Amino acid sequence: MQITKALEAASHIVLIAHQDPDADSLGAASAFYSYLLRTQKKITFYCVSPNIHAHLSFIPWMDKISNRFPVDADLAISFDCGSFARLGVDYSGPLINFDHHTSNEQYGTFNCIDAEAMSTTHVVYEWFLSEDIKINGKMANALYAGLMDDTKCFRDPRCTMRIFGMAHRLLELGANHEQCVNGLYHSKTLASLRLQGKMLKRMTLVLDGQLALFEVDQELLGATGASLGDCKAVLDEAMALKIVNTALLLGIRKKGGISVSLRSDGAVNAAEIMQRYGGGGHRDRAGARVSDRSLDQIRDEIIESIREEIE
Ligand SMILES: [Mn+2]
Repeated sequence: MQITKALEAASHIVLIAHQDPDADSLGAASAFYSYLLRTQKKITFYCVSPNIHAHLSFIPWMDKISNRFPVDADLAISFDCGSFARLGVDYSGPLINFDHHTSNEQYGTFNCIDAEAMSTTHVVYEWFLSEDIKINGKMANALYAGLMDDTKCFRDPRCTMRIFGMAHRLLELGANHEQCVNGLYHSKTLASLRLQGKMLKRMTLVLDGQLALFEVDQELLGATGASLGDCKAVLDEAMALKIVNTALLLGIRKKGGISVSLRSDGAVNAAEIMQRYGGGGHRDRAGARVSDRSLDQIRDEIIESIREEIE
C-alpha cells in the first residue's frame, strides 16, 4: 500500500539494476518498466555498468538502459541489490528496495524483501499479484528470465510446486521458454569456455575434496580474452562433483583487490561468510570484494571458516 502511494506521488521514477547485472535484476526492473509505462510518469532504466552482456538483450527494454542517473528523479526502485553499494549511485531520495538476498541491508524507505523467494522477479511477481496488476507477455518474459537464471534453469533443489506454478502461469501469460534458455544457456562465448577449461585444469580440491578452489589472475584472463565475470560459471561445474559441497573462487581484479565468490550446497552459510568481508548474498551463493588482505590471507581464512563449519 505504501509502495503504491509512493509510486502515485512520484513524477520521475528511476528503476535500478545492480552493477554487473544478471537476468534477475534486469528482468525485475524490466517488468516494472512495462508496468510503469501504463502511468503518465517519466521513467529511467538505470544501471551503472556500461557494458551489459549481449546475451541478455532478449530481456525487454534493454535498449532503454542508461548509465546516467537523472538529477530530477523523485523516486528510485532497486531490484536485486542486497547492499546500497550495489546500486552504484549515491542517491538519497525516497527508495523502494525489491530483493530476495538474506543479507539485504534494508536500506530502502520501503523494503519489499522476501529471503525465501527464489528470485527478485519472484518478489515482484507476488507484488503484482497482490496489487492486482495485469501481467502482459513482455512482463511475463522478463519475470520468467529472472526466475530461470536464479534457479539455475529450475535445477535448484528448493524449486517447489509454488515455483513451478509461477513458471506455469508466466508461460500462460506469454513468457518464451525457448528464448530464455537460448539467451541464458546457449550463448557462451568461446573465450569463457576456454577460460573454464583452463580453470578446471588448475582447480584444487581441499578439505578432503569437499571444497573446490579456483584462483584466477589477470594473466589467465588476458590469455583467454575472458573477464572475471565469466569465471563464476565454473563454480557450478565444480559443485556438480559428488564429493564437492563448497566452491570458492578468488580472482585478482584489474584495478586491485580480490573478487571472492563462494558456493555451497548447504554445508556452510555462504552469505554469512561473505558478510565478514563486507559482501553478501544467499546461503548457497555469495560474494565480496576484498582490498585489505592478500590472496593468501583470504584463501587461508575462508578455508579455515569452512573447515570449522563442516567438521
Ligand atoms: Mn537474484
